[in-house]
Amino acid sequence: MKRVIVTGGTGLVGKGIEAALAHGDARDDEEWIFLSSKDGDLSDLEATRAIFAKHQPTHVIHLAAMVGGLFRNMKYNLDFLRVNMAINDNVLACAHEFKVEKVVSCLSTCIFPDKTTYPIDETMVHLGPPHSSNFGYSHAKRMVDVYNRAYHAQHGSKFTSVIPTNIYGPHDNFNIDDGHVIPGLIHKVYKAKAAGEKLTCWGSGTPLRQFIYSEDLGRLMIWALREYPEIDPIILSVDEAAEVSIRDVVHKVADAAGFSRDDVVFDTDKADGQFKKTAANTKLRKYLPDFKFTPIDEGIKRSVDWFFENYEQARK
Ligand code: NAP
Ligand code: GFB
Repeated sequence: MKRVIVTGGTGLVGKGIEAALAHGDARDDEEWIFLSSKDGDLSDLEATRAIFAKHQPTHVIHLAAMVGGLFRNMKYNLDFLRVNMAINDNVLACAHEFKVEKVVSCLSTCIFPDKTTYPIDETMVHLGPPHSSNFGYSHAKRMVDVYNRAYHAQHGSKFTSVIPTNIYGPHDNFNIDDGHVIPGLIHKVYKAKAAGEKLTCWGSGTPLRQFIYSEDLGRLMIWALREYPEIDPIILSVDEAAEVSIRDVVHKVADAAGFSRDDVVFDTDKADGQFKKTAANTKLRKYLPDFKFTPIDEGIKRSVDWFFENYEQARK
């Protein structure tokens, strides 16, 4: 029997894993435990040790992190660095101490060098400084890859990582100041509709992003835990052709919410962040050539509907 703990299991990605398990991916020989910060603060070593002692996991999906969109990252680079370094050090140290068979940790395509060639691939994580907007978060995440290789070299541990693109879906953090673009725009369109006001998209709308729907990522992370054999990371991304501009995204959110595109305005005094981080999913396609991603229009429609139906309870 495998006992899998999912750190940060109550967030966007944890809920995506839960949905994938509920929709056909569950197996009888696995028990899944989804943890939140209420189960213990993973930036504290003793609290982390107590969680591992209590659950005695055989496998870990490590999601817990200080997370935020562009604007939260720009404000708190030091906190992103310190908190995430502490969480990652504690979780991997306890995974080693409690003889966990396999750990899959979650990185992000924003950690790649800013000045680079495209498309980005898994070999390029450490090839230059990340974008200045989120250098704290990026360096902490890059170190997970270093830890994984060091644990493997010194102890033979099977600790690996996945690198998703921007993620969205139900149960996201819809806080307008702290969250990512899709949940931010969904919350803003809700308010704009209610108040009869314009919908303001921050920045110029020209940056390009690849977005993965949370349940698709959940399915891929379950696969990575069960099947992915490498220590080196794997990019979990939609195809390059599915990259969209932020202008496309705000229009899709407006359409899904029944809001006129003519009432969308752009606040170009706000930052754009990194222009693009186009990632190749060649490695993923080598392992899973037939994996079908949820089309972004469908994913956005589901996310908008979820927020409008769950407005009171949604994280905002
Ligand atoms: P999220 O919705 O904000 O969830 C974060 C989770 O981490 C929550 O369960 C939270 O618990 C937990 N957590 C935070 N600080 C903790 C602490 N000190 N101790 C214990 N638990 C803690 O984040 P997400 O979007 O699902 O992100 C999951 C992973 O994906 C993260 O590693 C993130 O860096 C990565 N990622 C996210 C994106 C994206 O676009 N969202 C893109 C690429 C990679 P509470 O609910 O109790 O606070
Ligand atoms: O989602 P987002 O914060 O992530 O922003 P990043 C993406 C783009 O959307 C930027 C624009 O060009 C923003 O200017 N944008 C437009 C908005 N309206 C909004 C809005 O209402 N909210 C937000 N947040 N953006 C983050 C990193 O960067 O990506 C994190 O800072 C993290 O570290 C995450 O890894 C995946 O892709 O720019």
